[in-house]
Amino acid sequence: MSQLKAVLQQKIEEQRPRTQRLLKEFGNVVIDQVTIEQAIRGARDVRCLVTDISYLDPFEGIRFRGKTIPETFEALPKAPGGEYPTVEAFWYFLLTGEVPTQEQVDEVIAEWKERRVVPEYVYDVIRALPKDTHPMTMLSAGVLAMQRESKFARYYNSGEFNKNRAWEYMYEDASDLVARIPMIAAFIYRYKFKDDVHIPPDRDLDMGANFAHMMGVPKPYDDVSRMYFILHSDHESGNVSAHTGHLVASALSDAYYAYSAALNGLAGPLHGLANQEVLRWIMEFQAKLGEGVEPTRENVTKALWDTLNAGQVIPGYGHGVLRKTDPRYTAQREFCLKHMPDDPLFKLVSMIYEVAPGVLMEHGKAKNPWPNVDAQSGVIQWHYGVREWDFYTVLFGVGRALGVMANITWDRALGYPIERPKSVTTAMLEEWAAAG
Ligand code: NMX
Ligand code: MLT
Repeated sequence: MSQLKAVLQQKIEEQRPRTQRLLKEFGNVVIDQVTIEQAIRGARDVRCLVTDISYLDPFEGIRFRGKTIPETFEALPKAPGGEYPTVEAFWYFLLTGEVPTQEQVDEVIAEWKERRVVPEYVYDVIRALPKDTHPMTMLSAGVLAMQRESKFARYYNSGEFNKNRAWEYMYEDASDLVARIPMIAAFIYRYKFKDDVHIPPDRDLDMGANFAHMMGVPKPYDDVSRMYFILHSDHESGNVSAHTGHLVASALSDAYYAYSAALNGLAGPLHGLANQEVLRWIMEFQAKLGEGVEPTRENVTKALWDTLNAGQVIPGYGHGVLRKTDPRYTAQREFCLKHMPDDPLFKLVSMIYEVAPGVLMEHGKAKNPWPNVDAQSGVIQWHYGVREWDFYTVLFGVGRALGVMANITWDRALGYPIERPKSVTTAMLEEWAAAG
């Protein structure tokens, strides 16, 4: 058994009695109440999901396993010559809550090289789609096609399914999926945008560096990839992709079914697709300005108002939980300030950051006028030559796999049941409203 799996098993054994005790002794303790508004408006803020992988504070932002983003970057072992931790180190940390040693990280890096082989039929499925199919459809279809490989599904069908051991098979699928998804993503990129000419993987490289290599983008894109995948990995459990993954897996669907579904939610413009929408908005704005006209606070302000007056949202701004600038935005901004301070697109994004919160406050609708992760992420890709912005949500999807896979492994470990909230009718709400 790998060190990672052994430590995970130990953590699971420690955690199970805590969950059991809460259920047995404190199951009736009330932790929230639900208003009519919450029932109608997307269950916002209703506390009804449990995860220890990450927690989102509205003002502080995300903590992975109790650590803020800077603390996470600081604590985990880095790739040789890199500024950021390896994705493999982060995976160990997300799953177990422990900072791994270099030796433990090296074991995961070696293991992923064995796990990462994608069956050829998965690529055939993607190739069978028309080439102008959206890359997110390709990614979701590729992940779904791979369901045939599920060890969890095979275990379920073996006739020996045991709820207590189910996590082990989910862990196997989860580990295979996180190792393979960057391969599928790089394939989609090169299939769609680089004439179907591919670069074979390099056995000397960790996941982030190998992804950069297979994309065909030179350094520091290896570090950019590590940073991206870590930043996009998890955002507690209520966001659309994580929640979808959890919901689908709660039916004992395997990791491939669950993550394909999660990706379909991530592909929505109010969720992960917002990163491509930010680039589209900027390009449309520049095209409207016309050649040679410089962006200014005035013309950016006007363009933001034009968007709002047309009844559209400003992509990359606002959030369902956050009430301040997303620290994932700040982390990427710090990268830009260090590595590409003079990039014209970065300067424009910075100007939007100066102007948009004021415009949104004056507009008076958005509860959070501050930027989220998506407002900043496309600029870095653009700078390093990945300019096909309909690919950007695929990058989000590679990162989000880490969080969703860690969560559904733990879901099975803790024996969480099928998710089934209760719905009510409008007449019932009216009755309760009349009764006060
Ligand atoms: N631009 C314009 N209007 C906005 C924005 C925005 N960026 N954000 C919220 N609003 C509006 C929202 O549409 C709603 O209007 P209405 O009452 O007419 O339905 C009103 O403000 C109240 O919405 P909130 O309660 O502030 O936001 P909610 O929790 O419903 O939605 C988002 C959160 C993230 C979906 C929303 O802020 C949004 O649409 N932002 C733009 C898209 C985006 O950046 N999404 C990415 C989120 C991060 N991610 O990667 O998933
Ligand atoms: C995410 O990373 O999932 C987004 O910020 C959306 C959310 O948390 O609701």
